Amino acid sequence: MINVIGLGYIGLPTALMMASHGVEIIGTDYNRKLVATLNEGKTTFKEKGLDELFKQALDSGIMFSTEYQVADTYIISVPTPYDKRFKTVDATYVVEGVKDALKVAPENATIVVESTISPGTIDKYVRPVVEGQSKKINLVHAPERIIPGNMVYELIHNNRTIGADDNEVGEAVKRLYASFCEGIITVTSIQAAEMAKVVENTYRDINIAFANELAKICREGGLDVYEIIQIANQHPRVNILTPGPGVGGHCISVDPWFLVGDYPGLANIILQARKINDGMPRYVIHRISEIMKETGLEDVTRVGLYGLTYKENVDDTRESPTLQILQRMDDALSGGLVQVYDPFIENDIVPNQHHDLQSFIDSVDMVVIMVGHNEIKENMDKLKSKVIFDTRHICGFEGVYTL
Ligand code: SAJ
Repeated sequence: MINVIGLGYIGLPTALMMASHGVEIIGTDYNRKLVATLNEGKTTFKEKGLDELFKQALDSGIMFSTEYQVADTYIISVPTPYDKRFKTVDATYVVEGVKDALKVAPENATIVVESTISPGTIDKYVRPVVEGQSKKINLVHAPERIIPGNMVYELIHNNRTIGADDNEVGEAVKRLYASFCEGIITVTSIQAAEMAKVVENTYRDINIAFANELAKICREGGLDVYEIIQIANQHPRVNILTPGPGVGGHCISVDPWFLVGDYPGLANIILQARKINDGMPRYVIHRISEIMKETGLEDVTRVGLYGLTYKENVDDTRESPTLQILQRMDDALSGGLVQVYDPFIENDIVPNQHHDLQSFIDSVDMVVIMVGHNEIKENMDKLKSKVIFDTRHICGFEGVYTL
């Protein structure tokens, strides 16, 4: 039996996927409300294909509890909050999860950490806890790789990394993941698995920073960055990502800092990329001011930001560029209060937040497309009479302003 600890964005889909592939699963979370919601047969966040997967898992007998279980294997998928001041990962939840699992784990049980951690975290914080007690416990790091918005598909199709001290233990965990994962599963050391995970996200951050820098260069040079990238990407060995209003989410905007923090003086391009991407919300504010001047718009309360989440078709607002803009906007735009709307965010989390696309559109003269949700792509015609600043390059109208 497998006990999945932490039923959030990663733990829940993983638990459901395993259960629906015939693995006996109990999901544990300390949050009583969350467990109660799952036990009522409802999912706790929006994600493509999750509700269907949930049904299959329920049919296969998955159970949810607030208690840790006696199990052969524990999968720890708890949050690893990020300390903005010191640019370090806070491994407290992982360590606490491991400690609680150890209280009930039988001899020779395996503890798999899926949460993203900075390289060296297991040796520094987790191993001492495991080795400080009498039972023999196997430690494994199997970093998650699924992308919000396409998690269910990617759980099945992505390749995976399993880091273990002992090859046999690694192979056993590989067999467990192979119950649902059709990708290549590489078994390596814990340290290599930790590093590879952070490197993957750092690579993407650097590539996005390059695209963002190109956007500024092309604006200065009077060229269309999207055309340039499209042409360059026709080269068989070039694959530049897309400029955007900033890099949000809990992964790509965070993980590169671990390398900067641990290897100061060596992680130069990584640091520069972080600075470029973190500077994008400020650049968007600058562009909004420019466009307002150019179009003669003076009333900042008639400017609307479309999208609050960190990217399209998810309900996650962590490190979202829109939230960063709203924090900075007060000074930059003379304290004006813009209008905001996101179809995925039902609660009021910012001032002047609308809950209906039409009421939002009616309240503004200028729409800043911050997130390319399907909703706006399908309703683009409704923006026809507005000044449009499209930071995501999803609107094909003439005269649209871009980054
Ligand atoms: N973004 C751009 N331009 C692009 C691509 C993305 O500006 O061309 C922005 C997005 O709008 C968003 C941010 O970057 O604000 C990050 O979004 P994302 O879709 O690139 O990635 P995440 O953070 O949702 O998920 C990433 C994935 N990692 C990689 O692709 C290497 C995912 O596979 C990981 O599982 C996840 O991080 C994680 O949890 O580590």
